[in-house]
Amino acid sequence: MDRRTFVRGVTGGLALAGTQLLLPRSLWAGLPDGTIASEEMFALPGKQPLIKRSFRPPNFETPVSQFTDVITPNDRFFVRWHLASIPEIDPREWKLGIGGDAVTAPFEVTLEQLQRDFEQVEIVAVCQCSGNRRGLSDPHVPGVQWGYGAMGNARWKGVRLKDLLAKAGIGKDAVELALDGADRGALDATPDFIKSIPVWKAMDENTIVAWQMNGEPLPHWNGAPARLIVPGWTATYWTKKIVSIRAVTQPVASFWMAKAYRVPKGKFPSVDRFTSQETAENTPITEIVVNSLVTNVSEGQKVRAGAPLVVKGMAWDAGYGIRSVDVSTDGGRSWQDAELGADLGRFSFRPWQFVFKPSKGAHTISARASNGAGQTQVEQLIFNPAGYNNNVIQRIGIEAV
Ligand SMILES: Nc1nc2c(c(=O)[nH]1)N[C@H]1C(S)=C(S)[C@@H](COP(=O)(O)O)O[C@H]1N2
Ligand SMILES: [Mo]
Repeated sequence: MDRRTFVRGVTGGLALAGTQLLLPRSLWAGLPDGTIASEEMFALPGKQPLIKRSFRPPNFETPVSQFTDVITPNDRFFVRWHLASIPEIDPREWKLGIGGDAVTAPFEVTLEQLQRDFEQVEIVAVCQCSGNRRGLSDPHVPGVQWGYGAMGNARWKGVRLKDLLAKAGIGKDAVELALDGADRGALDATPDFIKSIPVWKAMDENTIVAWQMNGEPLPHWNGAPARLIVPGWTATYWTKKIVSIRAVTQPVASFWMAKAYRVPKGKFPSVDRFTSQETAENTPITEIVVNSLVTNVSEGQKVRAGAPLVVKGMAWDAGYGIRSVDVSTDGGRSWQDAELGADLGRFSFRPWQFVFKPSKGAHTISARASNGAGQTQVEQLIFNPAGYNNNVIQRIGIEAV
């Protein structure tokens, strides 16, 4: 478990040490809303135990130690919902509406028609929450206090969105695609989760309406019967239980577009822009930043001095392709190339490993991924008020004995 690393990061701004986790819960009472006091494991129906961040709406992350395979199994895949009312949809009843004021021939499609009447395509792609690692932000920022596991990598199968839009007769005046799922706010006044993507991203051949995940129907928690897959972009656009896609001639002004999921302009090295939603100050988050995770070594771990230690992990980015992963065992003074593993496509996790023989004593392990766009992970957090795009190089202290 990476609990100690995580807690250290989370509480950095509060000057608490990891061991104080064991203090009674009441001592945490004064912490800001959403700050985690523990890492409770809980198994949702159909899922393995995951780290619980909240119940209602359900927010659960995958423990780092479980990213052993390049594909994240469905029952270990993280779960993130904004709204508390999440209907179980009978796949025979489900319909997806394709419409909006920028199409000439709106239509509805059933699951059977989606599977039968359109070309089926597959893509391996990382689904990562914009706020993955938010809990490590120092200073603290509000929101779900994710550690490292608000992400997963799966093989998605479905239909290209552009094929659906072609059938609906999308016009030249379309600016965005408005996306809506079947979930709703319950008693609270949380606005409906309406998102949008620019037309050019919707027409990208990699953007699909997926009805299969790793060879199986999507789990309820991950969006059954179908969800949008927007490879390279953070998961906020990957609408689950999708029921409506509308090509519109005006930018979508929903709460979740206008107020949330925005980053200050110019702070992150994104190439993809979402110009119809930009303001003078900020822009919607778009691409996943280049990143890596050490999956088999955790803070405070004791290893055998002089014996080969295989450090393993994953690297990923927005689809430019992982070019290299460098590993340091001396706190970032020197770096060496890790060996890259199987390539399942440019939107997938790329496994890597690095073998070294630790001498007796303390070592600090770091990994640093670089991609085909010349981007690399950062040493210092690029602070932003919502805690997005955290790709700070990890520092994991181990001891060889
Ligand atoms: N309908 C619907 N789709 C949604 C969301 C949501 O709240 N409702 N959350 C989005 C966000 S912010 C994330 S991170 C991903 C999480 O996908 P997962 O639960 O399959 O891991 O779903 C996205 N799609
Ligand atoms: Mo998210």
